[in-house]
Amino acid sequence: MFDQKRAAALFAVAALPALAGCGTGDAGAEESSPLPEDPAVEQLSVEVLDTFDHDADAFTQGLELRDGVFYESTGLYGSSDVRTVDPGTGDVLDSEALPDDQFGEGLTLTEDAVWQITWQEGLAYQRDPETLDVVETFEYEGEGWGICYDGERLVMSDGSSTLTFRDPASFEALGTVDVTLGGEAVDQINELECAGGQVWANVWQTDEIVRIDPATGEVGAVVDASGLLTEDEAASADVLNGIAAAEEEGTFYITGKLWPKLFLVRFV
Ligand SMILES: [Ca+2]
Repeated sequence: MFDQKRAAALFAVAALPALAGCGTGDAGAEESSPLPEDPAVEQLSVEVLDTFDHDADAFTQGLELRDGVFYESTGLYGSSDVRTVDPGTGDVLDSEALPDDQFGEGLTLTEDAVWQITWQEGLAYQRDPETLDVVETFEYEGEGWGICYDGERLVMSDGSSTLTFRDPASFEALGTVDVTLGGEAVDQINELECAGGQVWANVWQTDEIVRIDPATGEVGAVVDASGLLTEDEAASADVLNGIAAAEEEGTFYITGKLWPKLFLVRFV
Protein backbone atom coordinates (compact mmCIF):
# COMPACT_ATOMS: atom_id res chain seq x y z
CA MET A 1 0.00 0.00 0.00
CA PHE A 2 1.26 3.46 -0.85
CA ASP A 3 2.21 5.28 2.30
CA GLN A 4 2.20 8.98 1.56
CA LYS A 5 3.83 10.06 4.81
CA ARG A 6 6.61 7.53 4.44
CA ALA A 7 7.15 8.55 0.82
CA ALA A 8 7.35 12.20 1.84
CA ALA A 9 9.92 11.35 4.47
CA LEU A 10 11.94 9.34 1.96
CA PHE A 11 11.75 12.21 -0.50
CA ALA A 12 12.96 14.61 2.18
CA VAL A 13 15.89 12.33 2.92
CA ALA A 14 16.70 11.93 -0.79
CA ALA A 15 16.47 15.66 -1.38
CA LEU A 16 18.65 16.60 1.57
CA PRO A 17 21.50 14.10 1.61
CA ALA A 18 23.73 16.36 3.68
CA LEU A 19 21.08 16.67 6.33
CA ALA A 20 19.66 13.17 6.28
CA GLY A 21 19.76 10.34 8.76
CA CYS A 22 21.42 10.88 12.07
CA GLY A 23 22.27 14.41 11.12
CA THR A 24 18.89 15.80 10.32
CA GLY A 25 17.26 16.15 13.57
CA ASP A 26 14.00 17.36 12.22
CA ALA A 27 14.74 18.22 8.59
CA GLY A 28 11.49 16.95 7.18
CA ALA A 29 11.60 13.41 8.50
CA GLU A 30 8.60 12.05 10.32
CA GLU A 31 8.56 11.58 14.07
CA SER A 32 9.73 8.27 15.41
CA SER A 33 6.89 6.08 16.52
CA PRO A 34 6.55 5.89 20.28
CA LEU A 35 8.35 3.07 22.00
CA PRO A 36 6.31 -0.08 22.56
CA GLU A 37 4.76 -0.28 26.00
CA ASP A 38 5.61 -3.03 28.41
CA PRO A 39 4.47 -2.90 32.05
CA ALA A 40 7.55 -4.91 33.03
CA VAL A 41 9.81 -2.05 31.91
CA GLU A 42 10.71 0.58 34.48
CA GLN A 43 9.40 4.08 33.59
CA LEU A 44 11.72 6.81 34.82
CA SER A 45 11.77 10.58 34.67
CA VAL A 46 14.52 13.14 35.07
CA GLU A 47 15.40 15.06 38.21
CA VAL A 48 17.57 18.06 37.29
CA LEU A 49 20.40 18.53 39.82
CA ASP A 50 22.23 21.35 38.05
CA THR A 51 22.24 23.29 34.77
CA PHE A 52 25.27 24.46 32.79
CA ASP A 53 25.95 26.38 29.58
CA HIS A 54 26.57 24.40 26.40
CA ASP A 55 27.85 25.67 23.03
CA ALA A 56 24.63 26.30 21.09
CA ASP A 57 26.60 25.90 17.84
CA ALA A 58 27.68 22.36 18.75
CA PHE A 59 25.72 19.70 16.84
CA THR A 60 26.44 17.23 19.61
CA GLN A 61 26.92 13.61 18.54
CA GLY A 62 28.99 12.13 21.34
CA LEU A 63 29.66 13.15 24.93
CA GLU A 64 31.77 11.62 27.66
CA LEU A 65 33.42 12.80 30.88
CA ARG A 66 37.00 11.90 31.77
CA ASP A 67 39.00 13.40 34.66
CA GLY A 68 36.70 16.39 35.00
CA VAL A 69 36.70 17.29 31.30
CA PHE A 70 34.07 16.63 28.64
CA TYR A 71 35.11 15.02 25.39
CA GLU A 72 32.55 15.91 22.75
CA SER A 73 32.13 15.06 19.07
CA THR A 74 30.08 17.30 16.80
CA GLY A 75 28.52 16.67 13.41
CA LEU A 76 27.34 18.30 10.16
CA TYR A 77 29.42 18.52 6.99
CA GLY A 78 31.81 21.44 7.17
CA SER A 79 31.63 21.91 10.93
CA SER A 80 32.39 18.54 12.53
CA ASP A 81 35.05 18.35 15.19
CA VAL A 82 36.22 16.66 18.35
CA ARG A 83 36.69 18.90 21.37
CA THR A 84 37.41 19.06 25.05
CA VAL A 85 35.06 21.22 27.07
CA ASP A 86 35.07 22.72 30.56
CA PRO A 87 31.96 21.23 32.23
CA GLY A 88 31.43 24.25 34.47
CA THR A 89 31.41 26.93 31.79
CA GLY A 90 30.87 25.08 28.51
CA ASP A 91 34.04 26.70 27.18
CA VAL A 92 35.84 24.77 24.45
CA LEU A 93 39.36 24.03 25.70
CA ASP A 94 40.77 22.39 22.58
CA SER A 95 39.38 21.10 19.28
CA GLU A 96 40.38 19.29 16.11
CA ALA A 97 38.24 19.73 13.01
CA LEU A 98 37.26 16.87 10.70
CA PRO A 99 37.62 17.32 6.92
CA ASP A 100 34.62 19.17 5.45
CA ASP A 101 33.37 16.03 3.71
CA GLN A 102 33.14 14.05 6.96
CA PHE A 103 30.26 14.06 9.44
CA GLY A 104 31.32 13.42 13.04
CA GLU A 105 29.23 11.05 15.13
CA GLY A 106 29.70 9.18 18.43
CA LEU A 107 32.72 9.40 20.70
CA THR A 108 34.07 7.39 23.59
CA LEU A 109 37.25 6.91 25.59
CA THR A 110 39.19 3.72 26.29
CA GLU A 111 42.06 3.72 28.80
CA ASP A 112 44.47 5.44 26.42
CA ALA A 113 42.49 6.63 23.41
CA VAL A 114 39.59 8.74 22.22
CA TRP A 115 37.46 7.03 19.59
CA GLN A 116 35.40 9.09 17.18
CA ILE A 117 33.22 7.59 14.47
CA THR A 118 31.69 9.15 11.35
CA TRP A 119 28.17 8.95 9.97
CA GLN A 120 28.43 7.58 6.42
CA GLU A 121 32.15 7.79 5.82
CA GLY A 122 32.96 4.41 7.40
CA LEU A 123 35.92 5.86 9.27
CA ALA A 124 36.72 5.47 12.96
CA TYR A 125 39.46 7.65 14.41
CA GLN A 126 41.60 6.60 17.31
CA ARG A 127 42.96 9.79 18.85
CA ASP A 128 45.40 10.84 21.54
CA PRO A 129 43.33 12.08 24.52
CA GLU A 130 45.91 14.79 25.29
CA THR A 131 46.31 16.33 21.84
CA LEU A 132 43.18 14.95 20.08
CA ASP A 133 45.49 14.10 17.15
CA VAL A 134 44.61 11.03 15.07
CA VAL A 135 46.82 8.09 16.02
CA GLU A 136 45.23 5.53 13.72
CA THR A 137 42.26 5.34 11.33
CA PHE A 138 40.04 2.26 10.96
CA GLU A 139 37.38 1.46 8.37
CA TYR A 140 34.03 -0.19 9.02
CA GLU A 141 30.91 -1.16 7.08
CA GLY A 142 27.62 0.72 7.42
CA GLU A 143 26.71 3.89 9.29
CA GLY A 144 28.16 5.15 12.54
CA TRP A 145 25.87 6.77 15.14
CA GLY A 146 26.85 6.25 18.78
CA ILE A 147 29.68 4.52 20.63
CA CYS A 148 30.68 3.70 24.22
CA TYR A 149 33.24 1.51 26.00
CA ASP A 150 32.24 -0.97 28.68
CA GLY A 151 35.77 -1.60 29.93
CA GLU A 152 36.28 -4.55 27.60
CA ARG A 153 34.49 -3.84 24.34
CA LEU A 154 33.42 -0.88 22.29
CA VAL A 155 29.65 -0.83 21.76
CA MET A 156 28.45 0.91 18.60
CA SER A 157 25.05 1.90 17.20
CA ASP A 158 24.22 2.51 13.53
CA GLY A 159 20.67 3.88 13.61
CA SER A 160 19.07 0.45 13.50
CA SER A 161 18.11 -1.69 16.51
CA THR A 162 21.44 -3.53 16.36
CA LEU A 163 24.40 -2.80 18.61
CA THR A 164 27.80 -4.04 17.42
CA PHE A 165 30.55 -4.97 19.88
CA ARG A 166 34.07 -4.17 18.74
CA ASP A 167 37.60 -4.85 19.86
CA PRO A 168 38.97 -1.68 21.56
CA ALA A 169 42.36 -2.03 19.87
CA SER A 170 41.60 -3.31 16.35
CA PHE A 171 37.99 -2.00 16.01
CA GLU A 172 37.13 -5.48 14.66
CA ALA A 173 33.47 -6.49 15.06
CA LEU A 174 33.12 -9.19 17.73
CA GLY A 175 29.36 -9.70 17.68
CA THR A 176 25.99 -7.98 17.80
CA VAL A 177 22.86 -7.78 19.92
CA ASP A 178 19.41 -6.57 18.88
CA VAL A 179 17.70 -4.03 21.13
CA THR A 180 14.14 -5.00 22.04
CA LEU A 181 11.41 -3.71 24.29
CA GLY A 182 8.68 -6.19 25.20
CA GLY A 183 9.90 -8.36 22.32
CA GLU A 184 9.69 -5.59 19.72
CA ALA A 185 12.74 -4.08 18.04
CA VAL A 186 13.75 -0.56 19.11
CA ASP A 187 15.56 1.21 16.30
CA GLN A 188 17.09 4.70 15.88
CA ILE A 189 19.42 3.94 18.80
CA ASN A 190 21.75 6.93 18.82
CA GLU A 191 24.23 8.35 21.37
CA LEU A 192 25.41 5.75 23.89
CA GLU A 193 26.84 5.66 27.38
CA CYS A 194 28.21 2.55 29.03
CA ALA A 195 27.62 2.78 32.78
CA GLY A 196 27.08 0.27 35.55
CA GLY A 197 27.23 -2.72 33.21
CA GLN A 198 24.35 -1.32 31.13
CA VAL A 199 24.17 0.66 27.92
CA TRP A 200 22.17 3.88 28.07
CA ALA A 201 21.03 5.23 24.73
CA ASN A 202 18.95 8.09 23.52
CA VAL A 203 16.51 7.26 20.77
CA TRP A 204 16.80 9.59 17.77
CA GLN A 205 14.01 12.18 17.38
CA THR A 206 12.62 11.45 20.81
CA ASP A 207 13.26 12.73 24.31
CA GLU A 208 13.52 9.16 25.50
CA ILE A 209 16.56 7.39 26.86
CA VAL A 210 16.58 3.61 27.20
CA ARG A 211 18.63 1.37 29.47
CA ILE A 212 19.77 -1.70 27.55
CA ASP A 213 21.11 -4.94 29.00
CA PRO A 214 24.02 -5.61 26.62
CA ALA A 215 23.85 -9.37 27.26
CA THR A 216 20.31 -9.71 25.91
CA GLY A 217 19.53 -6.41 24.18
CA GLU A 218 16.44 -6.06 26.35
CA VAL A 219 15.38 -2.58 27.43
CA GLY A 220 14.91 -2.60 31.20
CA ALA A 221 14.02 1.06 31.67
CA VAL A 222 12.74 4.00 29.66
CA VAL A 223 13.53 7.54 30.77
CA ASP A 224 11.25 10.39 29.74
CA ALA A 225 13.69 13.30 29.40
CA SER A 226 11.26 15.74 27.82
CA GLY A 227 10.84 19.32 28.96
CA LEU A 228 14.45 20.10 29.83
CA LEU A 229 14.65 23.15 27.55
CA THR A 230 12.30 26.10 27.75
CA GLU A 231 10.08 26.75 24.73
CA ASP A 232 12.41 29.58 23.63
CA GLU A 233 15.53 27.44 23.98
CA ALA A 234 13.90 24.52 22.17
CA ALA A 235 12.90 26.75 19.23
CA SER A 236 16.48 27.03 17.97
CA ALA A 237 17.70 23.65 19.23
CA ASP A 238 17.67 20.24 17.59
CA VAL A 239 17.03 16.85 19.23
CA LEU A 240 18.31 15.50 22.52
CA ASN A 241 21.61 13.76 21.82
CA GLY A 242 24.38 13.45 24.33
CA ILE A 243 24.57 11.43 27.51
CA ALA A 244 27.61 11.09 29.74
CA ALA A 245 27.94 9.35 33.10
CA ALA A 246 28.76 11.93 35.78
CA GLU A 247 31.15 11.55 38.72
CA GLU A 248 28.50 10.33 41.14
CA GLU A 249 27.14 6.89 40.32
CA GLY A 250 23.62 7.06 38.92
CA THR A 251 23.92 10.66 37.72
CA PHE A 252 24.35 11.76 34.11
CA TYR A 253 25.00 14.83 32.01
CA ILE A 254 22.50 15.32 29.18
CA THR A 255 22.49 17.76 26.29
CA GLY A 256 21.47 17.83 22.64
CA LYS A 257 22.28 19.07 19.16
CA LEU A 258 22.53 22.87 19.24
CA TRP A 259 21.29 22.92 22.84
CA PRO A 260 22.33 26.04 24.78
CA LYS A 261 22.19 24.08 28.03
CA LEU A 262 23.58 20.91 29.55
CA PHE A 263 21.93 19.26 32.53
CA LEU A 264 23.22 17.19 35.41
CA VAL A 265 20.42 14.76 36.16
CA ARG A 266 19.37 11.70 38.04
CA PHE A 267 16.81 9.25 36.68
CA VAL A 268 14.01 8.70 39.21
CA1 LIG B 1 28.15 9.17 25.67
